[in-house]
Formats: sequence, structure tokens, C-alpha cells
Amino acid sequence: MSLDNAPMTVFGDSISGNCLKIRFTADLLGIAHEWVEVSVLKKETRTAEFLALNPAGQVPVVRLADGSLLAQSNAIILHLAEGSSLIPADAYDRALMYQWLFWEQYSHEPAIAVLRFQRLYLKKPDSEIDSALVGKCEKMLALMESHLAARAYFVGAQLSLADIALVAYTRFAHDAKLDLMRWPRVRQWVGRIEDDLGIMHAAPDI
Ligand SMILES: N[C@@H](CCC(=O)N[C@@H](CS)C(=O)NCC(=O)O)C(=O)O
Repeated sequence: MSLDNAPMTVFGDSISGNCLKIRFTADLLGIAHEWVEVSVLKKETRTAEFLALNPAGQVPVVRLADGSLLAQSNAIILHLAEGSSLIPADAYDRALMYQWLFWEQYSHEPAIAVLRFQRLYLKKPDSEIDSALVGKCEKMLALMESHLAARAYFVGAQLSLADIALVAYTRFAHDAKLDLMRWPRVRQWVGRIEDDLGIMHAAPDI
């Protein structure tokens, strides 16, 4: 797709859950976009050209139809999903969705995404992995398991941005050597959300 036809350009790295959140949300909502691959591993987020898009030097960042730029994955999906069923209409449910989005960024992503990165991409052996980080990941998954005891989705009775944000890295738990068999409701939920999004199951056994 040429830039002239693209209402939105996503600058993202396909190995990043934060970036994939944007693809999942845009595809689900039928929002046309061009994807420009920016490799974190090749330090393409450090070039002057990229820093002009996002001075924080991080993907994802999107260029919207009017040329304005927006960074931070959860801010981007909130903007894309404005007015859709992915954002609960009820004010309290909406606040609950924000609760999970903030938790995802402050607690979940810094644990599971970091462990995944260290194991899968930096290829750190177990001896170099901080056991506290592993414990933190397990705590996140246990909390999710407990929340999912009585519900199929994180907020209300249908898919919301909370599920999209949280599934982004949870579906890659196996890359971090976290076995979701230990958290069966989380495992089932991952498969459910992947099906709702119409995407491949990331784990071979889900
Ligand atoms: N809170 C940010 C995190 C973005 C982030 O950490 N991006 C990583 C890839 S997942 C990145 O660009 N890292 C490159 C770097 O920091 O140099 C978001 O949700 O968008």
C-alpha cells in the first residue's frame, strides 16, 4: 500500500507485543494501515529519522491520517477504538478497563515482556536470569488466573482493550519459559482472545 492510500502508518517491530496490539486493534476494527517495520534489535529506533517520529526512541508510534504522531501502545489503541465496543460504554466498566491497561504497563509488561526478551532474544542462560523477575511473572499470571475464575473476559462479558493489551505478551509466555499449563484459565483465555482477534495461536499447544 502506498502512503497516499494509507490513512495511518504504524511504525512497529513485529516481534513486539506492544506493537502487535496496534495491528490486532486496527485489523479487528477494519482500520486500514501501512506497517513500517522498525527493528529494535538492529537499533533502528535510535536513528535520527526515527527519533524525529518518537524522541523516546520506542516503537510503536503511529502517524495518523492528518499527519499527527502518537506513541505509547495503550494510548494508540485507545485512540483507534474510540466509539467502538472495545471500550465499555458504562463508566465503571470503562474505568475497570483503564485499571487493567495501567496494570499491564506498570506490572505485567515489565515482567513478562522483559523475561521473554532476555530468554528469547538475548539468549540468557538460566544462571543469568534474575529469579525475582521469574517470581514477578508468576505473580502476574496467578493474579490473572484468579481474576478469570468467574469470567471469560477481563472486563464485562465481551472483548475489550483490556484483553487485547494483556494478551499481547501473555500469549508469548512460553518464549519466557513460563508454562501456561500452570495457569489453565489464563491459557484458555489466551486461546479465546486469539480466536476473537482472528489471529494464529502463538503457543503450539493452545
Ligand atoms: N510503554 C511503551 C513501551 C514501548 C517499548 O518498550 N518499546 C520497545 C519495544 S517493545 C522499544 O521500542 N524498545 C527500544 C528501546 O527502548 O530502545 C508502549 O507501550 O508503547
